[in-house]
Amino acid sequence: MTTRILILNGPNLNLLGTRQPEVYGHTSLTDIHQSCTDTAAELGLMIDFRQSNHEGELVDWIQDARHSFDGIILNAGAYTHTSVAIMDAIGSIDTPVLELHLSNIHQRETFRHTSYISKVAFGMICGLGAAGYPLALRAIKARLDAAK
Ligand code: CA2
Repeated sequence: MTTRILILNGPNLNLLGTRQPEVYGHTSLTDIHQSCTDTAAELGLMIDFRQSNHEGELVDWIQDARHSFDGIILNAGAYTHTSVAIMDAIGSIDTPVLELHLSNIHQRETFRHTSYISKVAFGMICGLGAAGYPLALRAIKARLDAAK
């Protein structure tokens, strides 16, 4: 059966490529979606790529994913540093979650050094910009293949 990966993007990531290119680069979220589609085709993965500015919607999507997806790649945006609700949602499902960030959160403001997602994710990629997304697909595929 085809491996199914849910790629979730949190608040303000819809603005990528329009502001703060020195931090987040020039690539738009649409461009990133396309690169994930290309990599998924190469790897034989099915992906669903989503973005929400709403914490509860992200929680709903994570809960629902337990029956429909084999793995989740999550860039929770600023909720990374605040959301016990998203951490608990990930903790409530068996589906493995890979945390992803464009920027190196550990080189930035102190409040970004804490991640609630890291407490429940199996791994984390950060600081590689848009290139982190296709790498995350390769990493989660390797993790799921190893568990088969
Ligand atoms: O580096 C990342 O991927 C982040 O998850 C991005 C979040 C930030 O709060 C995290 O600490 C690290 C912010 C995404 C906002 O993206 C924007 C893009 C363009 C203009 C404004 C915001």
